[in-house]
Amino acid sequence: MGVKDILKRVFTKEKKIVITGLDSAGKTTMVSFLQNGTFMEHAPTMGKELSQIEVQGIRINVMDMGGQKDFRDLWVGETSTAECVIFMVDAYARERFNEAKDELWKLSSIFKKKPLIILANKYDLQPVASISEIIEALNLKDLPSFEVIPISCKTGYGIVKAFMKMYYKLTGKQLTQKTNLRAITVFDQGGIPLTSSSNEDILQGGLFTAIHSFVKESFNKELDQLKMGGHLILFKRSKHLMGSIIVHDNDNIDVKEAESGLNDLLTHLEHMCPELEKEQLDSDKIEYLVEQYASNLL
Ligand SMILES: Nc1nc2c(ncn2[C@@H]2O[C@H](COP(=O)(O)OP(=O)(O)OP(=O)(O)O)[C@@H](O)[C@H]2O)c(=O)[nH]1
Ligand SMILES: [Mg+2]
Repeated sequence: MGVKDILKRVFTKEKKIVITGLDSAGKTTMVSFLQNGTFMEHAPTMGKELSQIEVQGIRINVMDMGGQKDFRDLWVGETSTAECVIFMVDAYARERFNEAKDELWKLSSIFKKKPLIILANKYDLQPVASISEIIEALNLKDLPSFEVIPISCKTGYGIVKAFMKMYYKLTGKQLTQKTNLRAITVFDQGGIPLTSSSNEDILQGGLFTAIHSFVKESFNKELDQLKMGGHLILFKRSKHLMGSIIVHDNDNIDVKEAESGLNDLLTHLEHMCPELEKEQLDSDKIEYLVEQYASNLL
C-alpha cells in the first residue's frame, strides 16, 4: 500500500470488513439483510462481492467472500487489508464444524493482528449448537481474542447487535439505540393482538385495553401517536397488519428512529408472510417472527 492509499484511508474514513466462512453459512444473506432489513434468497457467491454501507459518515466496505473450496484461497489476501474479520459459522451444520475449524485456523496469523468476530448463524433452526459448543468445536480458546454472536439472517435475530459490534471494532465508536422501547404488539386488521409475550409488566392498568380499542377504531384513520401515563405509543399500519410500540416519553427518545424501526418490522413481517395476501394468518408464526426481530428494536 502506497502513501496515497494510506492518506486516502485515513482521511475519507473508509473502513474494510471481510466476511469469511464456509459456503452456505449465510454470509451473503447477512449483507443483504443489513441492506434491505429483511431476508432474501441469494445464489452462491462466485469469488467475492463488495458492498458499501455508510453509517454516521463512515463508509464501510464489506467484502463478502465466496465460501466454496475454489474461492477460499482468496480469503488471506482480502483479510490482510481489513480492519476487522468476520468468520461465519452455520450453527445448525454440526457435521461441518471440523471443516470450518480447519479453514478458520488457516487465517490464524491474521487474527493475531486484528479483531475477529465469529457469527453463529441460523439460530432460527433447531437444534442449533450452543455458543460453548462452537467455541469448543472451532478451538477458539486458543486464539488471542474473539467474540461469538448468535444471529439469524432469516429472522433478523441479533443482526443489529452484530452490526454494532462490527462498527465498534472498526471505528472504536459505540453506536447506540435511542428508542428506549418498552413493548411491541402486532395486531391483525380486526384489531386482534397477535403477540403478547414479554409485554405483561407494562401493559397493565388498562393500557392494553386502551391500545386495543384504539387500534380497532383507528385502523383506517391516520392518527399514529398516543400519549399516556409517561409513555408514548406509536402506531404504524402495513397492508395487512398494524404494529404498536410503547416507548418512555422523555426528551432523549428518538421518535423517528422508533417509527422507522416499527416500519421495518412490519415490512419484514409482510415479506416473510406471503400467505397474508391470501387472507391467511398464522399468529404463532407472527409471534415468533416478532420475538426474533425484537432484538433489533430494544
Ligand atoms: N434457516 C436459515 N437459513 C439461512 C440463514 N441464513 C442463510 N440461510 C440460507 O442458507 C443458504 C446459504 O446462504 P448464503 O447467504 O448464500 O450463504 P453464503 O455463506 O453466502 O454461501 P457462499 O456464497 O457459497 O459462500 C441460503 O439458502 C439461505 O437462505 C438463517 O439464518 N437461517
Ligand atoms: Mg455468498
